[in-house]
Amino acid sequence: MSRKLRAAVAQLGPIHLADSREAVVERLCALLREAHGAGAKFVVFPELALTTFFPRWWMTDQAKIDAYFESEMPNAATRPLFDLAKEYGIGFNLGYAELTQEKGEIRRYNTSILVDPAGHIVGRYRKIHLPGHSEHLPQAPFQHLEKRYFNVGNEGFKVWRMQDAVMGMCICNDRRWPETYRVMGLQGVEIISLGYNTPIENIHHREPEHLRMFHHLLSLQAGAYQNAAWVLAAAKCGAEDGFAMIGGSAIVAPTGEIAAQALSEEDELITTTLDLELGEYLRRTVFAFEKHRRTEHYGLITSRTGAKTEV
Ligand code: ING
Repeated sequence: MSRKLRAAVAQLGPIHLADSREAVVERLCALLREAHGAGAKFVVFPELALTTFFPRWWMTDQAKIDAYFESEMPNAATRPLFDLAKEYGIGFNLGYAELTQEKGEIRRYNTSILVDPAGHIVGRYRKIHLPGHSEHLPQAPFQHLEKRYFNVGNEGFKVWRMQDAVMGMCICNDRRWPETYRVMGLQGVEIISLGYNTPIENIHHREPEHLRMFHHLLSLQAGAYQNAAWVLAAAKCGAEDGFAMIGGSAIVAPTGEIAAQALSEEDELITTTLDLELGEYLRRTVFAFEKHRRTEHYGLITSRTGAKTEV
């Protein structure tokens, strides 16, 4: 009996500094209504979906920085989204900046949550691969200060059973690292959902712009195929206060094929009916991990952080 889940990726166009959370949540609800109309029962929203991509701005006033964070979830601003999803019986992934206390210390994470169709938060992921830099780069056209504004995620790459599927999450830069997918693949993940904010310009090295989209899709397709999982990726894109980010939201099948891809850099919904058995033959043959992996030769992957040439 094949399990199927009708899923949607809800791409967001720009969120400008002047845009309120309430206005953004109205856009998220509009995308949710469209998803409902398309018969979707699971929707993926982008990374940091409630605000502009604030790590592009150099800030030193902690109160100003913390204004981009949520100290509870759901909260007054996001309650309409949770209520609408529950009314429709739709599960979703939502990315936001999480401010919390742990052992008496304030912690700030780039977080995404899995919310089930009954409106319960069943899973949480805190971004592990934080790209960019932590000091001000005054010569750069914009900053990328995730290493400054967020703590490294402390809960690993987990999976949760939701809507009759094994679901995992990652966020943006995580999708560029094969370890991300493999740790979830080794837990039998069937659907990996993620959001991203990817600037079109590389501030560290002059690079042809088309490579941003190429590397984005390459990472998703490789991760999906090599772990026989569906990968659903939602962009926040377009020019936020003039700073351009790529679109390219996509639904990638366990075969590595692109099942659906966004065409715009605006709010846009793409949908696919996920056949959760599609990856089964891959997990039984070419990626039967238990038959083919040789972990005795993989030690450097966890024992060595940076590359070292000893010849
Ligand atoms: N953004 C970018 C991403 O990984 C980046 C940063 C782009 C890093 C391109 C390296 C190359 O898509 C976030 N938010 O991680």
